[in-house]
Amino acid sequence: PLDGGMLFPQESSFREVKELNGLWDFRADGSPNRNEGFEKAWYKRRLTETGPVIEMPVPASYNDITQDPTLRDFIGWVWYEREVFVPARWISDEGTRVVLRVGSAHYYSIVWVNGEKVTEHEGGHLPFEAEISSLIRKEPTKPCRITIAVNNTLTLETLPPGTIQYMNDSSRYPDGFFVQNIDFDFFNYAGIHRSVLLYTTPKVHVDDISVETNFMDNTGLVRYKVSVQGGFNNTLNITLMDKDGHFVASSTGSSGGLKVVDVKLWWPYLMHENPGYLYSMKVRQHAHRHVGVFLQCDVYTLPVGIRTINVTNTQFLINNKPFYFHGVNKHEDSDIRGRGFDWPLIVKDFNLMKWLGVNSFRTSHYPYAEEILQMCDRHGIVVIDECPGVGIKDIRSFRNASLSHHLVVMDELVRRDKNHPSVVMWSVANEPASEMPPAEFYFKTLIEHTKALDQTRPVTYVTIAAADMDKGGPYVDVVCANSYFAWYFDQGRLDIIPLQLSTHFENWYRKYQRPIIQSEYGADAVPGLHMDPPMMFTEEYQNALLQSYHDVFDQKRNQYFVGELIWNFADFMTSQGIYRVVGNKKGIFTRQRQPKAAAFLLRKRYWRLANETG
Ligand code: BDP
Repeated sequence: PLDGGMLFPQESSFREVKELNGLWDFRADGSPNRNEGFEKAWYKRRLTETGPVIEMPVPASYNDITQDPTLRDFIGWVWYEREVFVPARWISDEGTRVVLRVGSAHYYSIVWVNGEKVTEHEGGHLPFEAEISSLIRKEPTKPCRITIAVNNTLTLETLPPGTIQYMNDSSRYPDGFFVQNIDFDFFNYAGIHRSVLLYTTPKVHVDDISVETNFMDNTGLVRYKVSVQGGFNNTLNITLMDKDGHFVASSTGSSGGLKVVDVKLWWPYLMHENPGYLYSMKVRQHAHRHVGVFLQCDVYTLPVGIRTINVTNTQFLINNKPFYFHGVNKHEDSDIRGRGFDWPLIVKDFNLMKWLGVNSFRTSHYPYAEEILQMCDRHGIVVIDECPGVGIKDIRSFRNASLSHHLVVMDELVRRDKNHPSVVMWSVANEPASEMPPAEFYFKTLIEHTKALDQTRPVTYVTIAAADMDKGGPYVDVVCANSYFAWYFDQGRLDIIPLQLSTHFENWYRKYQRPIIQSEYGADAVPGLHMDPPMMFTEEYQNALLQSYHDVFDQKRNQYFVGELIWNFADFMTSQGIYRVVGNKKGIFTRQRQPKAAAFLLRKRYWRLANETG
């Protein structure tokens, strides 16, 4: 089990947040063994004293920021540094706890404050933090120097996995020449991808909160658990308020239930006239020195959506009503910033999704920023929350060491996202080599582990295998099947889609009697390329392929078929190769978020589906 909670940093009367976003000093360690930074202990002094630096924005991937191809394709350690003034009152008040938090950095990170190591973390896409209170109190008048070294090297034991291959043929490659091999289809963007923050809590503080919700007739139930760290003798008061701030229910103690009369349920977008309804649960803790003598207070307010998820043999139920996913797969990807967090992009994407009539998306192929999930909670956009288990194709990445890390990543993911009403299912992987014999044990273990962490949500992984080949099939609650008929196979032959797709679905359903989601399908289209009759890579072909898939979906919709997620919402960057013309072009929007013809086709369909299924 993990040490402590990972509540999203929040301001309250007892908590402060200071963002450290902006320009940091930066250097990539290009030394032959990529290790000079450690040998010369760059963290001990200012980065400017150990060599040249450039300015690097945080948050952002560093790859596309400069004109230097070596930095774009760099593999190894890069170093970020910044000095920050910590408010004097944070330092003088011994009752204040100061925490340094990184929203995400890809892939392996080590963090120092004033030359002292405070934490390290493996894995991108998930937050990590360290308490630095005592450290900053050592030199209270000096600015505090934060150094973060980040390494994007992937191995068979990282998630996603990758390998480094040295080219030893000296007649063709210079000394030390290597390439990174990956089995996933997106650029391995790296750097500090989400906000770096300093935040405070009282020493005795609310460390974690978990809620589970249910309802019966008109009465909702919120069961909660709160853990407090840093002291004992505390009183916990829990108050639930409705959207307008009116009192709904209250309780005391570290666990319990709140009854909600005339409950307003959390509903998906387009399924209800008031989607995304959120209560707020205010957790207030008072620590006492002894009875009646007040010592410290903390307040944390958690948005709570009351809803249930259930899966039958043929249906996916939200609040006991059949839910049909009409949505997209996304990436955190855009020009210049790569995978860096960017509010204008996020809000634009939500506006485009609403315009399209999207009610759901999958966080392909890694956990997205928490701010995105919070928006999903508020707007009623349903999320399949996927971990970075993508590209598990090599039989060696099914070994125990890889599995152990995968389990920890699920611990971190569930810990971070467990309270979001928008998250309705966990996906533990995308398109693994699930036909290989070790896949059975691997996915059985991984799925059972995830179910033990969270008993309220179904668990799946996304498969490209056929039903009779897939070893993990017996363990998933919902079959999430990808297919690329008339694209990677039978190229240009749109006429085979009806037969092949129905056979594929029938085989899955016959074997497992589980609801099925088409978790990916699509075709590349270079915007502006036209051809009629349609040919591959034109906007017409993308449209025709989608249309043929839709015809089959409509036949299966009233049986066991519960959703369709297009690949992909927008074009995105990949590594270079003959299959990719400056990235993957299966977007229905360009990378700049302008519509291709398919966006209009899908928009018509999704709004129709919303009326028929909502
Ligand atoms: C699937 C992958 C996805 C790819 C897509 C494609 O899950 O990441 O981008 O195919 O090839 O295999 O476009």
